[in-house]
Amino acid sequence: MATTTCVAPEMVAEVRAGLMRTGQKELPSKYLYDSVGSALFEVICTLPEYGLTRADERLLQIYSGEIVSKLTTPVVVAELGSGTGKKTRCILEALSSLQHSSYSYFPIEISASALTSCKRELGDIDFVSIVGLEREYLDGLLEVAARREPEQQLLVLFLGSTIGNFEHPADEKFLREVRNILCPGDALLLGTDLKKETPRLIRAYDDPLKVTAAFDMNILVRLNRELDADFVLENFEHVARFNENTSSIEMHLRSKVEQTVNIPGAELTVSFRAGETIWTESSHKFTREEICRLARATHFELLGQWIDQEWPFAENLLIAK
Ligand code: AVI
Repeated sequence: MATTTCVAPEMVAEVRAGLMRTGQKELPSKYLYDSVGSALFEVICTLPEYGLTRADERLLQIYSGEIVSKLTTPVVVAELGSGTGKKTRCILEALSSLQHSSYSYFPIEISASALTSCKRELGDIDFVSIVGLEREYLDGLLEVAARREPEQQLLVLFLGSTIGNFEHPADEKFLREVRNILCPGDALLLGTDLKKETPRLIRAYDDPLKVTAAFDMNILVRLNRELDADFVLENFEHVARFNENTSSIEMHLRSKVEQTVNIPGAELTVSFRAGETIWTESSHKFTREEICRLARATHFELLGQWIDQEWPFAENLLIAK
């Protein structure tokens, strides 16, 4: 039975706009993350071929003390997308030993269940009081800005290279919006995946176990379920390719045959040529110079950069100018 009655009008509009495009068809990557997609992403993070999450965690395990030593207490923390909480623990524990008095940590998430597991994961850390905000990133950050005390330095965490999933120039626009909510002297800890050899990147986004393929294909399962579409999964395949011009890994779903798909929930019928793709996600790979440029363009100063040698990845400490 169709379950289109409770579908957000925004989803309908975005699916229509993306699949009716005359050139490259696309679907917004945020639709990859329903409960199955989020669970598959957690598995991706553990795959030997996908070193990004382990690099991020390694850096924070080793350098959290050094990173927080560059801040000025009292510090209050906000996190854009709290994830499993494993990485955040290192930063919060380092901050607790630095300031030895109670402070707030505001995880900002659109998923209520992610906030619940974040509170469960991090609830035992000394001095931290967790205030989950079930909001979009910028709305949540505005609320944190309204609640903070003037003498506190706000540390915003944006880890895991999620910034790489924003198309350029949306990445710059987003960081500028974050900056505008902050006060001069506030800090942003930004995780960024770095450029590395193409075959290594391709393996990370097209792993032999096909977990990433399932993660990508799940977006079609979601359209079948939520918009009553009739995508036949066997007629599509996952493709990962590196776009040299944008320095991004792109995930696509390629139609194996010429076909027509009905999406009644979006009042849409879409035709595919054999070999035509739906672009589902981009993951930008940064250079160190580019991060400096990005910081400058968004009115931050790059105060420190820590790089993992095993899987080139950088934690960047940016201070609002
Ligand atoms: C969430 N984000 C940083 C991941 C990435 O690497 O761009 C999403 C992902 N897509 C496929 N694998 C991982």
